[in-house]
Amino acid sequence: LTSYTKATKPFEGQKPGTSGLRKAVKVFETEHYTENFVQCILSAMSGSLTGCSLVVGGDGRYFCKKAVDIIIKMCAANGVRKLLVGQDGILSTPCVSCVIRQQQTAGGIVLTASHNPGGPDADFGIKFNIANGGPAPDAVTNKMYDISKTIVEYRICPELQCDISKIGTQEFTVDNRPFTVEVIDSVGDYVTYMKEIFDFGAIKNLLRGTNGQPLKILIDAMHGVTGPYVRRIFLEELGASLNSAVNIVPLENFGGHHPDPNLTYAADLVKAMKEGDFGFGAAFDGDGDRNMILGHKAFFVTPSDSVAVIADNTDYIPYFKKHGVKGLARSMPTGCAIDRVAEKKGVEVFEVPTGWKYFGNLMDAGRLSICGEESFGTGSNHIREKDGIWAVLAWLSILAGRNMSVEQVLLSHWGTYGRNFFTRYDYENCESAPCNKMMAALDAMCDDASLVGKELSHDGKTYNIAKIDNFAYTDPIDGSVAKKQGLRVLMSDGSRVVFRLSGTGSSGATVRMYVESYEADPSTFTKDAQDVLKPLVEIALSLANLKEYTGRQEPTVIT
Ligand code: VG1
Ligand code: CO
Repeated sequence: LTSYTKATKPFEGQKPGTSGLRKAVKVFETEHYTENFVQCILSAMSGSLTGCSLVVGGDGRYFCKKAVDIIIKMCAANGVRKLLVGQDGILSTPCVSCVIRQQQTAGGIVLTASHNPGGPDADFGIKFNIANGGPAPDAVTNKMYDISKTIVEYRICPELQCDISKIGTQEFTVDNRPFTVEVIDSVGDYVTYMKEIFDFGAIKNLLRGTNGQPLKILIDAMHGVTGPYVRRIFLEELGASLNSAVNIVPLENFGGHHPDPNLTYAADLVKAMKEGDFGFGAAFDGDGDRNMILGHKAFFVTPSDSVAVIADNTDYIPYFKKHGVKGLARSMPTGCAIDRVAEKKGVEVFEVPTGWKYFGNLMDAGRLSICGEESFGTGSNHIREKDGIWAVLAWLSILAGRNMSVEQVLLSHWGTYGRNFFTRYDYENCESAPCNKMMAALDAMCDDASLVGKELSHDGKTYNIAKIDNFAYTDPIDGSVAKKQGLRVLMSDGSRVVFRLSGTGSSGATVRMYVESYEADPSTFTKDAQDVLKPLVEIALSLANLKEYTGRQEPTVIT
């Protein structure tokens, strides 16, 4: 087979966001658009490209198979030696990370727009992960973006036909060089790894009720990529009954829903849990890196609490008994519950910008074991992505080890540490220009000394502004700096409000407002977070003039 150089022209805006390049499918279908971006990924690898191996897979959404085909043809033409491709193009994001690490490839290409809807009229995305298995850091994505602005040609081998529906190895000769595609079982390596990390026997006993009542679980894969993983792990390995898992057939359009595990978009799961038959519920997003944990009657565990609880209960997870817990971390807007666990355990805690790529260096340096984001992301240094299935197995291990319900675990946690009440308001798909103005106005407040010490009151509650800043982060390992990562209004009592613009949308602007307040008084612990935080929410909305700028009276999603 022979490869060719095709002439092309740059497209505007091929700038990877928080987690890869995300656009409407229609945009990726534009002639040369996908090819251009794939070439940018490969060209940005420069020295390590020729002769390398890469992993390719995605969440199975519409356009995944087409993208895999383009990537195979272009990798062959660009001197890649071998591709490991998930069967039918299916690999969850955490599984890609797992395979990159186990097979020691130079990286991987992940095809997903995560929790964004899928289908011909919805979204698609492409993300590059580096050799440690994690999302490419800013230095790499900036290089890709720079290349995209001047690209004039790409290389492709159009005649190469590869069937990715059957597991096995296919050999090709391209430009007189050998090129191999190995189609791999989408779940095998990952399942083996989970069995090393967790005590499956203990979880089995919990589900069976060997030491008491059987635990009935309900897992909602939301027609995303986790379906086959859920089937293999929860139904086959752990022996959960067939009615324990729903929506486990991956669909190209996720059944027409947002595959986003939160109280709004996973409403069916919440409703089923409220009926009270199940003691544990969980949902995942399209690409399997996010998770939502619910207890009996839909008792909601905030992701900020979830990661803190896991960090506090590592004794029940064999992986941590073996490797120890070196440090903890959260993204900046995430609630600070995990900081308290780190303090008690005497380990370091890091606050990084939003996006999993900022955890990788700390893990590689042996300073970080468990971390999370408020956006339903939880994970550890077992791989370099957040991992939904891992989080559920961690929770089940804790329930088994402590012989408690989800709610009891939380109450016990708050009893020890106090409760960090947390909520997030999302205003999705707003007009960009006024939102940018709002952020600029907030940014200007950073320099306004008269705001420091200012009292803000609502409904009998008063807060004092201690500091307003725009979060900047210096990576302690390589010294790289990320600026303007979100406006923080820090109150004198430790309460916080954060404003950010989303970096994962495919059009318009999404404003996120994060509100957090700490309570040590046990009589508050069982209160509704929305009630407790209401005054601070109102103060934050008026400080930012959010309703005026966005034109929205209510958020799209409250978490
Ligand atoms: C969102 C979340 C962020 C997460 C990112 C990717 O980003 O807030 O915490 O890391 O999505 O998650 P943003 O920029 O829209 O706030 V996923 O599941 O899309 O890989
Ligand atoms: Co995701």
